[in-house]
Amino acid sequence: MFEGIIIKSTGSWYTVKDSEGNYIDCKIKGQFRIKGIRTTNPLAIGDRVYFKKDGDAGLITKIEERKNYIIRKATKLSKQSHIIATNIDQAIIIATLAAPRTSTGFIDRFLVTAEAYHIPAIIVFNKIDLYNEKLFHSLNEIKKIYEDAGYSCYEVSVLEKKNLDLIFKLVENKVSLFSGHSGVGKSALINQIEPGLNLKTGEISAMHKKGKHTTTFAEMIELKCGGFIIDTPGIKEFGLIHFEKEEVAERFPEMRRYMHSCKFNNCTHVHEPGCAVIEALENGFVSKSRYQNYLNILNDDYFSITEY
Ligand SMILES: Nc1nc2c(ncn2[C@@H]2O[C@H](COP(=O)(O)OP(=O)(O)OP(=O)(O)O)[C@@H](O)[C@H]2O)c(=O)[nH]1
Ligand SMILES: [Mg+2]
Ligand SMILES: [Zn+2]
Repeated sequence: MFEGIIIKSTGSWYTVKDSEGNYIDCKIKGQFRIKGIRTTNPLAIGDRVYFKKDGDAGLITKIEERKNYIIRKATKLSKQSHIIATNIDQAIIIATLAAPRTSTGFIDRFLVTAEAYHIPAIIVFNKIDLYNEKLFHSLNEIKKIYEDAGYSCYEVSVLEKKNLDLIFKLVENKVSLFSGHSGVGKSALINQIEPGLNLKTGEISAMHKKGKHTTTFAEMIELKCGGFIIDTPGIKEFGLIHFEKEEVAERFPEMRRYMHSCKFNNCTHVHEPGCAVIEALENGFVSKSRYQNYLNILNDDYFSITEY
Protein backbone atom coordinates (compact mmCIF):
# COMPACT_ATOMS: atom_id res chain seq x y z
CA MET A 1 0.00 0.00 0.00
CA PHE A 2 1.30 3.49 -0.91
CA GLU A 3 0.36 6.88 0.42
CA GLY A 4 -0.01 10.20 -1.36
CA ILE A 5 -1.94 13.39 -1.96
CA ILE A 6 -4.26 14.12 -4.88
CA ILE A 7 -2.90 17.14 -6.71
CA LYS A 8 -4.97 16.97 -9.88
CA SER A 9 -8.38 15.62 -10.73
CA THR A 10 -9.86 15.26 -14.18
CA GLY A 11 -13.04 13.38 -13.55
CA SER A 12 -12.30 9.70 -13.27
CA TRP A 13 -8.50 10.04 -13.06
CA TYR A 14 -6.53 11.48 -10.20
CA THR A 15 -2.87 12.44 -10.14
CA VAL A 16 -1.41 11.42 -6.81
CA LYS A 17 1.96 12.60 -5.54
CA ASP A 18 3.46 9.99 -3.25
CA SER A 19 5.72 10.57 -0.28
CA GLU A 20 8.83 10.13 -2.44
CA GLY A 21 7.73 12.74 -4.94
CA ASN A 22 6.54 10.42 -7.71
CA TYR A 23 3.37 11.17 -9.66
CA ILE A 24 0.97 8.31 -10.24
CA ASP A 25 -2.24 8.40 -12.25
CA CYS A 26 -4.88 6.67 -10.21
CA LYS A 27 -8.45 5.48 -10.48
CA ILE A 28 -10.59 4.71 -7.49
CA LYS A 29 -11.97 1.50 -6.18
CA GLY A 30 -14.90 1.34 -3.82
CA GLN A 31 -17.10 4.05 -2.45
CA PHE A 32 -16.14 7.28 -0.77
CA ARG A 33 -18.88 9.37 0.74
CA ILE A 34 -19.25 12.40 2.97
CA LYS A 35 -21.94 11.78 5.52
CA GLY A 36 -25.06 13.83 4.96
CA ILE A 37 -24.32 15.35 1.56
CA ARG A 38 -24.56 14.04 -1.98
CA THR A 39 -21.51 14.79 -4.05
CA THR A 40 -20.78 14.42 -7.75
CA ASN A 41 -17.10 13.63 -7.17
CA PRO A 42 -16.00 11.19 -4.48
CA LEU A 43 -12.47 12.56 -4.10
CA ALA A 44 -10.86 15.91 -4.77
CA ILE A 45 -7.54 17.71 -4.80
CA GLY A 46 -6.00 17.79 -1.34
CA ASP A 47 -7.27 14.36 -0.35
CA ARG A 48 -4.71 12.13 1.30
CA VAL A 49 -5.15 8.65 -0.06
CA TYR A 50 -3.80 5.12 0.01
CA PHE A 51 -3.35 3.25 -3.24
CA LYS A 52 -2.18 -0.01 -4.74
CA LYS A 53 0.04 -0.15 -7.80
CA ASP A 54 -1.60 -1.61 -10.87
CA GLY A 55 1.02 -1.60 -13.61
CA ASP A 56 1.97 2.05 -14.19
CA ALA A 57 -1.28 3.27 -12.76
CA GLY A 58 -2.67 3.17 -9.24
CA LEU A 59 -5.86 2.14 -7.57
CA ILE A 60 -7.04 4.30 -4.66
CA THR A 61 -8.59 2.13 -1.99
CA LYS A 62 -8.71 4.34 1.08
CA ILE A 63 -8.90 7.99 2.03
CA GLU A 64 -7.66 9.63 5.18
CA GLU A 65 -10.20 11.59 7.18
CA ARG A 66 -10.55 15.14 5.85
CA LYS A 67 -9.68 18.05 8.07
CA ASN A 68 -11.95 20.29 5.97
CA TYR A 69 -13.35 20.64 2.46
CA ILE A 70 -14.96 23.26 0.27
CA ILE A 71 -17.89 22.49 -1.96
CA ARG A 72 -20.19 24.19 -4.40
CA LYS A 73 -23.47 23.16 -5.89
CA ALA A 74 -22.94 20.93 -8.90
CA THR A 75 -25.28 23.19 -10.84
CA LYS A 76 -27.36 26.11 -9.66
CA LEU A 77 -30.51 24.14 -8.96
CA SER A 78 -28.91 20.85 -8.12
CA LYS A 79 -29.20 19.16 -4.75
CA GLN A 80 -25.81 17.59 -5.36
CA SER A 81 -22.54 19.19 -4.38
CA HIS A 82 -19.16 19.21 -6.02
CA ILE A 83 -16.10 19.00 -3.79
CA ILE A 84 -13.63 21.62 -4.95
CA ALA A 85 -10.73 20.87 -2.61
CA THR A 86 -9.96 19.32 0.76
CA ASN A 87 -7.46 19.59 3.62
CA ILE A 88 -6.80 23.29 3.16
CA ASP A 89 -4.40 24.82 5.68
CA GLN A 90 -5.30 28.44 5.07
CA ALA A 91 -7.47 30.68 2.91
CA ILE A 92 -5.75 33.86 1.78
CA ILE A 93 -7.78 36.75 0.46
CA ILE A 94 -5.88 39.15 -1.73
CA ALA A 95 -7.47 42.56 -1.29
CA THR A 96 -6.53 46.12 -2.13
CA LEU A 97 -7.63 49.63 -1.25
CA ALA A 98 -6.37 50.78 -4.66
CA ALA A 99 -8.20 49.66 -7.79
CA PRO A 100 -10.17 47.45 -7.86
CA ARG A 101 -10.92 48.38 -4.26
CA THR A 102 -12.02 45.50 -2.07
CA SER A 103 -14.96 46.36 0.19
CA THR A 104 -15.06 45.20 3.79
CA GLY A 105 -18.38 43.57 2.87
CA PHE A 106 -16.53 41.31 0.46
CA ILE A 107 -13.77 40.60 2.99
CA ASP A 108 -16.28 39.71 5.70
CA ARG A 109 -18.23 37.43 3.40
CA PHE A 110 -14.96 35.65 2.60
CA LEU A 111 -14.02 35.37 6.28
CA VAL A 112 -17.45 34.06 7.26
CA THR A 113 -17.19 31.41 4.55
CA ALA A 114 -13.72 30.38 5.70
CA GLU A 115 -15.03 30.11 9.28
CA ALA A 116 -17.91 27.95 8.09
CA TYR A 117 -15.44 25.62 6.40
CA HIS A 118 -13.08 25.64 9.39
CA ILE A 119 -10.23 27.09 7.36
CA PRO A 120 -7.97 29.71 9.01
CA ALA A 121 -8.15 32.93 6.98
CA ILE A 122 -5.55 35.60 6.29
CA ILE A 123 -5.87 38.99 4.59
CA VAL A 124 -3.20 40.34 2.23
CA PHE A 125 -3.55 43.97 1.13
CA ASN A 126 -1.75 44.43 -2.16
CA LYS A 127 -0.67 47.39 -4.31
CA ILE A 128 0.49 49.55 -1.40
CA ASP A 129 2.79 51.28 -3.89
CA LEU A 130 -0.35 53.07 -5.07
CA TYR A 131 -1.56 54.21 -1.64
CA ASN A 132 -1.42 57.86 -0.68
CA GLU A 133 -1.40 59.08 2.89
CA LYS A 134 -5.18 58.88 3.13
CA LEU A 135 -5.28 55.28 1.90
CA PHE A 136 -2.55 54.29 4.35
CA HIS A 137 -4.63 55.82 7.09
CA SER A 138 -7.65 53.72 6.03
CA LEU A 139 -5.41 50.68 5.73
CA ASN A 140 -4.31 51.06 9.34
CA GLU A 141 -7.90 51.43 10.50
CA ILE A 142 -9.05 48.41 8.54
CA LYS A 143 -6.10 46.30 9.64
CA LYS A 144 -6.86 47.14 13.26
CA ILE A 145 -10.47 45.99 12.83
CA TYR A 146 -9.39 42.61 11.45
CA GLU A 147 -6.48 42.09 13.80
CA ASP A 148 -8.77 42.82 16.74
CA ALA A 149 -11.19 40.23 15.34
CA GLY A 150 -8.32 37.72 15.30
CA TYR A 151 -7.10 37.72 11.69
CA SER A 152 -3.53 38.25 10.49
CA CYS A 153 -3.10 41.03 7.94
CA TYR A 154 -0.23 41.73 5.58
CA GLU A 155 0.47 44.74 3.39
CA VAL A 156 2.46 44.13 0.24
CA SER A 157 3.33 45.49 -3.14
CA VAL A 158 3.86 42.76 -5.68
CA LEU A 159 5.03 45.40 -8.14
CA GLU A 160 7.73 46.77 -5.85
CA LYS A 161 8.34 43.40 -4.17
CA LYS A 162 7.57 44.85 -0.75
CA ASN A 163 7.04 42.41 2.14
CA LEU A 164 6.89 39.47 -0.24
CA ASP A 165 9.34 37.51 1.94
CA LEU A 166 6.58 37.39 4.57
CA ILE A 167 4.20 35.86 2.05
CA PHE A 168 6.82 33.32 0.93
CA LYS A 169 7.13 32.22 4.56
CA LEU A 170 3.38 32.12 4.95
CA VAL A 171 2.78 29.67 2.10
CA GLU A 172 5.82 27.46 2.65
CA ASN A 173 4.83 23.82 3.25
CA LYS A 174 1.14 24.69 3.46
CA VAL A 175 -1.89 24.15 1.27
CA SER A 176 -3.17 27.67 0.63
CA LEU A 177 -6.30 28.76 -1.13
CA PHE A 178 -6.02 32.12 -2.92
CA SER A 179 -9.08 34.22 -3.50
CA GLY A 180 -9.97 37.80 -4.31
CA HIS A 181 -11.53 40.01 -6.95
CA SER A 182 -10.30 39.93 -10.50
CA GLY A 183 -7.41 42.38 -10.91
CA VAL A 184 -6.16 42.52 -7.30
CA GLY A 185 -2.93 40.76 -8.28
CA LYS A 186 -3.38 37.08 -7.43
CA SER A 187 -1.56 35.82 -10.52
CA ALA A 188 1.13 38.47 -10.15
CA LEU A 189 1.70 37.35 -6.56
CA ILE A 190 1.73 33.65 -7.43
CA ASN A 191 4.31 34.41 -10.14
CA GLN A 192 6.56 35.96 -7.49
CA ILE A 193 6.13 32.94 -5.24
CA GLU A 194 6.76 30.50 -8.09
CA PRO A 195 8.55 32.34 -10.90
CA GLY A 196 8.63 29.40 -13.31
CA LEU A 197 4.87 29.43 -13.65
CA ASN A 198 4.50 32.59 -15.73
CA LEU A 199 0.81 32.97 -15.10
CA LYS A 200 -0.77 35.60 -17.27
CA THR A 201 -1.50 38.85 -15.48
CA GLY A 202 -3.39 41.98 -16.30
CA GLU A 203 -5.89 40.35 -18.54
CA ILE A 204 -9.12 38.55 -18.06
CA SER A 205 -8.11 35.12 -16.88
CA ALA A 206 -8.99 32.12 -18.99
CA MET A 207 -11.39 30.99 -16.29
CA HIS A 208 -13.88 33.69 -17.15
CA LYS A 209 -13.97 32.78 -20.78
CA LYS A 210 -14.58 29.14 -20.22
CA GLY A 211 -17.99 29.71 -18.75
CA LYS A 212 -19.72 28.33 -15.74
CA HIS A 213 -19.13 24.61 -15.37
CA THR A 214 -15.43 24.05 -15.72
CA THR A 215 -14.62 22.81 -12.25
CA THR A 216 -14.42 19.14 -13.14
CA PHE A 217 -10.77 19.91 -13.83
CA ALA A 218 -8.94 21.05 -10.74
CA GLU A 219 -5.28 21.29 -9.95
CA MET A 220 -3.03 22.47 -7.15
CA ILE A 221 -0.01 24.59 -7.98
CA GLU A 222 3.02 22.92 -6.52
CA LEU A 223 5.61 25.17 -4.88
CA LYS A 224 9.34 24.52 -4.94
CA CYS A 225 9.53 25.72 -1.33
CA GLY A 226 7.08 22.95 -0.41
CA GLY A 227 3.34 23.41 -0.25
CA PHE A 228 0.59 24.07 -2.75
CA ILE A 229 -1.61 26.89 -3.91
CA ILE A 230 -5.17 26.12 -4.85
CA ASP A 231 -6.39 28.22 -7.69
CA THR A 232 -9.31 26.62 -9.49
CA PRO A 233 -12.29 28.05 -11.33
CA GLY A 234 -14.49 26.95 -8.45
CA ILE A 235 -12.68 29.24 -6.06
CA LYS A 236 -14.32 32.17 -7.80
CA GLU A 237 -17.40 31.12 -5.90
CA PHE A 238 -15.69 30.99 -2.52
CA GLY A 239 -17.70 33.31 -0.33
CA LEU A 240 -20.95 32.74 -2.13
CA ILE A 241 -22.32 30.00 0.03
CA HIS A 242 -25.70 30.31 1.62
CA PHE A 243 -25.90 30.60 5.39
CA GLU A 244 -28.67 29.83 7.78
CA LYS A 245 -29.38 33.01 9.72
CA GLU A 246 -28.72 31.30 13.04
CA GLU A 247 -25.17 30.35 12.13
CA VAL A 248 -23.90 33.71 10.82
CA ALA A 249 -23.03 35.28 14.20
CA GLU A 250 -20.97 32.24 15.14
CA ARG A 251 -18.81 32.88 12.10
CA PHE A 252 -17.68 36.22 13.54
CA PRO A 253 -15.04 35.23 16.12
CA GLU A 254 -15.39 38.47 18.10
CA MET A 255 -19.18 38.10 18.29
CA ARG A 256 -18.84 34.47 19.24
CA ARG A 257 -17.01 35.68 22.35
CA TYR A 258 -20.09 37.53 23.63
CA MET A 259 -23.16 35.80 22.25
CA HIS A 260 -23.36 33.27 25.05
CA SER A 261 -24.15 36.09 27.46
CA CYS A 262 -27.20 37.30 25.52
CA LYS A 263 -30.41 37.24 27.54
CA PHE A 264 -32.25 35.13 24.97
CA ASN A 265 -30.58 32.04 23.65
CA ASN A 266 -32.18 32.50 20.23
CA CYS A 267 -30.93 36.10 20.09
CA THR A 268 -30.23 37.37 16.55
CA HIS A 269 -28.19 40.29 17.96
CA VAL A 270 -30.23 42.75 15.92
CA HIS A 271 -32.76 44.32 18.28
CA GLU A 272 -33.20 42.09 21.32
CA PRO A 273 -33.01 43.51 24.83
CA GLY A 274 -30.15 42.19 26.91
CA CYS A 275 -28.05 41.40 23.81
CA ALA A 276 -24.40 41.04 24.82
CA VAL A 277 -23.20 41.51 21.23
CA ILE A 278 -24.94 44.88 20.92
CA GLU A 279 -23.49 45.86 24.27
CA ALA A 280 -20.00 44.86 23.03
CA LEU A 281 -20.65 46.93 19.90
CA GLU A 282 -21.57 49.95 22.02
CA ASN A 283 -18.42 49.48 24.09
CA GLY A 284 -16.25 49.24 20.98
CA PHE A 285 -15.35 45.56 21.35
CA VAL A 286 -17.14 44.67 18.12
CA SER A 287 -16.40 47.00 15.21
CA LYS A 288 -19.21 48.97 13.57
CA SER A 289 -18.09 47.92 10.13
CA ARG A 290 -18.03 44.21 10.98
CA TYR A 291 -21.40 44.48 12.70
CA GLN A 292 -22.93 46.30 9.71
CA ASN A 293 -21.62 43.58 7.40
CA TYR A 294 -23.12 41.00 9.74
CA LEU A 295 -26.51 42.67 9.29
CA ASN A 296 -25.98 42.76 5.51
CA ILE A 297 -25.18 39.05 5.39
CA LEU A 298 -28.31 38.31 7.41
CA ASN A 299 -30.32 40.22 4.84
CA ASP A 300 -28.90 38.88 1.66
CA ASP A 301 -29.44 35.64 -0.08
CA TYR A 302 -27.32 33.42 -2.24
CA PHE A 303 -27.89 35.29 -5.48
CA SER A 304 -27.45 38.89 -4.37
CA ILE A 305 -23.90 38.53 -3.14
CA THR A 306 -22.22 39.53 -6.40
CA GLU A 307 -23.17 43.12 -5.52
CA TYR A 308 -20.28 43.43 -3.08
N1 LIG B 1 0.59 49.05 -8.97
C1 LIG B 1 0.52 47.74 -8.75
N2 LIG B 1 -0.05 46.94 -9.68
C2 LIG B 1 -0.12 45.61 -9.43
C3 LIG B 1 0.39 45.04 -8.24
N3 LIG B 1 0.16 43.71 -8.27
C4 LIG B 1 -0.46 43.46 -9.43
N4 LIG B 1 -0.63 44.60 -10.15
C5 LIG B 1 -1.25 44.74 -11.47
O1 LIG B 1 -2.64 44.48 -11.37
C6 LIG B 1 -3.13 43.91 -12.58
C7 LIG B 1 -3.93 42.64 -12.28
O2 LIG B 1 -3.08 41.66 -11.72
P1 LIG B 1 -3.38 40.10 -11.88
O3 LIG B 1 -2.31 39.39 -11.16
O4 LIG B 1 -3.61 39.76 -13.29
O5 LIG B 1 -4.77 40.02 -11.09
P2 LIG B 1 -5.61 38.69 -10.69
O6 LIG B 1 -6.02 38.86 -9.29
O7 LIG B 1 -4.83 37.49 -11.04
O8 LIG B 1 -6.90 38.82 -11.62
P3 LIG B 1 -7.81 37.62 -12.22
O9 LIG B 1 -6.88 36.57 -12.78
O10 LIG B 1 -8.62 38.29 -13.27
O11 LIG B 1 -8.64 37.12 -11.08
C8 LIG B 1 -1.90 43.65 -13.45
O12 LIG B 1 -1.80 44.66 -14.40
C9 LIG B 1 -0.76 43.69 -12.47
O13 LIG B 1 0.45 44.11 -13.06
C10 LIG B 1 1.01 45.93 -7.28
O14 LIG B 1 1.49 45.55 -6.20
N5 LIG B 1 1.02 47.26 -7.59
MG1 LIG C 1 -5.20 35.91 -12.36
ZN1 LIG D 1 -27.50 38.92 21.13
